[in-house]
Amino acid sequence: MITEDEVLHFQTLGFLQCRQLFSPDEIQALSEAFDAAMERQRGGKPEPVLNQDEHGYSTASQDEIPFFDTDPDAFYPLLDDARILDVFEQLMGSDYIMAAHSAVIYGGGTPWHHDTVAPEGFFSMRAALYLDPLGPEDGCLTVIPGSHFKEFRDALVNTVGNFQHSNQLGINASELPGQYPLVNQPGDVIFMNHKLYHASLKPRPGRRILRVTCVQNTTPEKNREHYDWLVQYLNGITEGHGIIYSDGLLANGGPRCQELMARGLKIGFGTGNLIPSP
Ligand SMILES: O=C(O)CCC(=O)C(=O)O
Repeated sequence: MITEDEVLHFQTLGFLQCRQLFSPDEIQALSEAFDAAMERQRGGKPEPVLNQDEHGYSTASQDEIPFFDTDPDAFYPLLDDARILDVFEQLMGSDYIMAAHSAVIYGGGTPWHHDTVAPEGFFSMRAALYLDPLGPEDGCLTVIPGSHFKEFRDALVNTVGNFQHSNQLGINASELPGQYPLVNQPGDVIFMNHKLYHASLKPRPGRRILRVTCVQNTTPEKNREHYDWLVQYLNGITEGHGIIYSDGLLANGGPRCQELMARGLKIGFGTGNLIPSP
């Protein structure tokens, strides 16, 4: 559980870093399982192909969505873990949907961008466990607090750009004022609204992240605009990544995960089919 102050922190700034939610032993087990599963996904090749462009940004990383089915014993418990789900519930309200579980080994940094932008009054978000100690010099996740608010984010998109290396502010994008580096110790969990502007500003290859992605739920009766966006968002995940609720997860996911999947299944998401329009 987080405090009311922490909820306000997330609502105001667009992110919340919860320090040391997982113990060193838990992180070591996750880290070993992560490396082994990534290697299996690479067909036994010991190293991923880590490419960077001339700015040090990843052009190819090992990006696995869905990922947690690669080692259910190690990763499924994260999808039922109160340390993560209680926070989602406090931030999104009790009616939300499991949308994805993923992992990445980054080939370098990541330019300024935001992720999915839901309509006003609605949002999706993720919990991220970076498995390595990361400071600004290692390309820790760096955010522009408050940029989940539309007017600010739109101004940044216009001047700094989205996935752009150049900008119109007359400064190097890596020196963007207002940036806030989230120095990470393994065991921290970073909760972030997808609308927030974020980047990783140093080209350190090999940063490892585990992510759980959720989205608020609604119905056409409650809010047609939000529902239409939700369907489009979930259909986009299906088109990009196929089945998110595998047979293994549907059979073995814990009780809270089952509830979150049941809501997705009810509107037609999770099993690889596109959600029909109502
Ligand atoms: O750590 C990074 O390089 C950026 C992560 C990111 O863009 C994301 O998780 O949405």
